[in-house]
Amino acid sequence: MVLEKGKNDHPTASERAAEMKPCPTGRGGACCSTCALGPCRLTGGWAAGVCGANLNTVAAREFARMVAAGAAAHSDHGRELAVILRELALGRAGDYRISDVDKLRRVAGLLGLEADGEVVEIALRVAEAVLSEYGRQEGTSAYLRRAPRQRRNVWIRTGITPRGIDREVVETLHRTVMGNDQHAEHLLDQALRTALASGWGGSMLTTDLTDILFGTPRPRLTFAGLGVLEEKQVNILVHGHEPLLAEMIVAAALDPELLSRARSLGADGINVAGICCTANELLARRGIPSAGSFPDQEPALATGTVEMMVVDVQCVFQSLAALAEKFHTIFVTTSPKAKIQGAIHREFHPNRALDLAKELVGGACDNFANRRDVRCPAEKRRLVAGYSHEFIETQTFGTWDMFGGTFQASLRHLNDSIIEGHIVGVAAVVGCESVRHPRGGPDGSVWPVVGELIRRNILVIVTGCAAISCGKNGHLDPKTLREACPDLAEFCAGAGIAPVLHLGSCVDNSRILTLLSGMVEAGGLGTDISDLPVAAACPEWVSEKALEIATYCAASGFSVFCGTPDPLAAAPGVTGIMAGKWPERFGGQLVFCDPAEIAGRMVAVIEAKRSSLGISLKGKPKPRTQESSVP
Ligand code: NFS
Repeated sequence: MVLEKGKNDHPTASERAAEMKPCPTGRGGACCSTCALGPCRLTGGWAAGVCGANLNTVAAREFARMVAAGAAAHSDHGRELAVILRELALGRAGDYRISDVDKLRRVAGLLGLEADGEVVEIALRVAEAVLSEYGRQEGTSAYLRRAPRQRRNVWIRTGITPRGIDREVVETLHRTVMGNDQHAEHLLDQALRTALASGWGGSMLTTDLTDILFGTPRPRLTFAGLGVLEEKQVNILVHGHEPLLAEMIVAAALDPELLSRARSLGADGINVAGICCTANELLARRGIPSAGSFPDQEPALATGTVEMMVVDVQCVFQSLAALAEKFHTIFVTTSPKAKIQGAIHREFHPNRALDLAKELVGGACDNFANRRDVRCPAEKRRLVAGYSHEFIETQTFGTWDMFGGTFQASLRHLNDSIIEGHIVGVAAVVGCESVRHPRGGPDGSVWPVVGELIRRNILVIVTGCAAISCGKNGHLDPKTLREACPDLAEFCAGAGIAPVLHLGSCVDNSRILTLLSGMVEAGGLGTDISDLPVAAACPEWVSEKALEIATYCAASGFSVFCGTPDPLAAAPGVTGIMAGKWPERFGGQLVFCDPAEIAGRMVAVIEAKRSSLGISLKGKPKPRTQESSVP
């Protein structure tokens, strides 16, 4: 295993985590560092800090800040795409093009804009409307209209309807300064509102703008695992989240001049692979292989096969700079928002992105001859990735829809499959892979949840590093899935989908919200997202972004189970609100628990929802699959 190579001379995060124990006070939410009276540690009999803030306030305040940071990260990513779309419309975005004009028109309509006319004019209208969404001071975030009416009424009734994205993030920071909002439930309400501004705003817009610029994903067969790094090719790893430059690097790697340069230097070709969510973006749209998820970023470099690692924003270890130096890897930062000491910084500008990409690919080719100490890993697995909510809505289950072929009709068939019990429910397994959990596969915390759910005929959606975790361990391979859940796999094959759907990156969790709204609209399963037999999990959360996702899922009406650690463990008053009051007010809850409990708790929620809908399967014979029901 290549990871072992990190021992002694090149320690990896897994090894550092084993050595460095987390601070027990901060880990459970009992440390307050918002002012210079502290940091106050509310342990050992201390029930409040120097200012009098109690444990519930301290923990809720810190949680709200983490949600705001996650919302800011996901939403600021979308802002960059809106800027590129605007620059493109004004003829200042170099080689960027609009790939999905139909989607551009649909998004214009969803934003309440004129959807006819010249493409560049629509693009300009959309870009400017999106940018103004960020700064909206009053009123309601425009994309909330995509949620079912009853859900929007819940948000109005409970006072958590978000305004502009930036406004909610700023207000959360304001409320959480020392001596301001000091009421745990009130703080949590603002966390929910901020998360909604991202889920139904910043993240959803990010997904849509990325589809407009680079294409709406369709399923494709590709590979994941460190074994996608090629021994005889120039390897370029793209890492981070924003696919803007990575897309250009993929284009540059096909440039005939650069290919012949690579060959003249002894390589067989140029291989681009990804890490983290930049990988998911390229995997879903281009079939570019993924070398791995968050914990794989260092082991990938430690193979000695990476000529260049190009990073943009988020989830990038600072340790990569030092690790790259120990090999021949050129480590390049590219975002004006993220420099890393020790990296070469080559800043991205939209109007000369392809030039920069070619320069970087050329540099990687030149570096091929400098390889030393190569240990090429063998592990790579086949996977199908790249489901979009549009694909699920319009392409799947359509085999039954002989006459309509309409949007609602397709999802109505998904609903009917659930009502009849062919599919017991829908589950989302999302978020990170953590080096503090056992690594990957059946020993990690992701696959045991996914595997148990599909075994119980629950259709599973995966995104982010959880999706890569499944992919690199072979759990998105159609053959493996057929063995893991023969009944569900057989049924899904008839419907044209896999039993585990790779739905994209973490911003693409917004596709789950769109899909669930479509299911409500299609009818038969209640009138709100909270009526659907649906649950979510984030077994190995690491980033603040994962908490923000979990929070907007709960606010959207479904239960989310996060694995360890529990960032609120020291404040049972706060966890009590999330698990006790939130279900009454919002229909969803947020619970931190042992990953081993997650699948069982999700199944219980889905079964309870089925009972409430009057479609319980308890005591009923197992439904026959679609194929076997044909006489
Ligand atoms: Ni999500 Fe993507 Fe991975 Fe976690 Fe980081 S890459 S945005 S935060 S670690 S899933």
